Amino acid sequence: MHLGRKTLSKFLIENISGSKDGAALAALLVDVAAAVKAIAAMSARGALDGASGSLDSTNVQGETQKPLDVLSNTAFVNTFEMGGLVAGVASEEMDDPFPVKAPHTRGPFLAIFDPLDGSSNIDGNVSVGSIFSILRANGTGEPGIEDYLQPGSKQVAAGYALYGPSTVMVLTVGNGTHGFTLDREVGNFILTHPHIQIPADTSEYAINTSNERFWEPPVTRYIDECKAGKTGPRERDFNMRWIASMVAEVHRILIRGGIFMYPRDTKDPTKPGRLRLMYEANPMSFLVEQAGGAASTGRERIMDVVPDKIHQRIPVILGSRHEVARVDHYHQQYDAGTDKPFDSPLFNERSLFRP
Ligand code: AFP
Repeated sequence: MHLGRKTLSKFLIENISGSKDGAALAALLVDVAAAVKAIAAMSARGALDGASGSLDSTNVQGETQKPLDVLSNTAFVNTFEMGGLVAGVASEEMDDPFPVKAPHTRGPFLAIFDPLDGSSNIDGNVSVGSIFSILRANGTGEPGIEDYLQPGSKQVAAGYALYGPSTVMVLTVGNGTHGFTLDREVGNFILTHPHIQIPADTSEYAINTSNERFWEPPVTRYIDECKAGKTGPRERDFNMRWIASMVAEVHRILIRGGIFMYPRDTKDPTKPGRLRLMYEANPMSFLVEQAGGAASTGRERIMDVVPDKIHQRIPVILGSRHEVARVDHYHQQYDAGTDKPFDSPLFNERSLFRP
């Protein structure tokens, strides 16, 4: 029992219910927390309820669906449809957006979400998560596809749930990034990480190095310099992590700093990156920026990108702002033809870039 500790509901009442449509937004985030609690309970059951293994179905991404993918999606869709606070939803697991129709009541928001991120880790019992992004609907009618295609800078709220040793919800409504831990005994999310701040510098990077041969030169240059450690231009050793659950990587970065990279690669030239803009990159970018970090494609701020498709993919470089700035700088030098690949003899001196 956490007597005297602030619950999510109390935090929302104190921090946003007074702003424009703040009361409705607070109520929506309480609904999201309810869906998260249901998913946390299902996730914790693991193989006991057949939530592991794979279904015969694939989603719009062409990915094999896990039972928990579908169950999580249903939990969010039902919560939003009944809550009367959204006009429509879009999900990684659904080809097209789902409008709220009578007899259900439409509300002033749009909810876009990845109901279960990292699901290829479920059978290995590795932490997975849910990611959500909240936009304002355009009017009160049934939303069209164009109503969803807003840049990340238009988000009114964003967050994730991490189903790990503890269940954590991290969210922002534009006044900082704050973390809540689920007290399973009473079913309350308790404010445990107020005003999270990402260290500007880091010596820890996260990238799937099996894609190295597909990377663009500025990414190869940055990672080669990190791997060179004390013997190279960075003059310090770096550590590497790769969990293959974006939610777990971003949570680690929010807590201790780091840089997460899923850059553009040539593995599939039809895809400018693996991660999806609307329900992975944008919400994570909002959270990271509100925590003093940065989030870029390598060439532009992720939250400035105007989407043209719900499921469009985008390169993602986010985390400690000085490292993101360095990677952006290397992209600028490469595009301008002035880059100095790491193996060039010029690199015997200290790196010329200072954030
Ligand atoms: P799944 O949800 O299919 O497991 O994908 C997870 C994810 O979208 C993101 O959470 C990870 O950072 C990334 O993909 C892992 O991609 P790789 O499997 O190529 O490393």
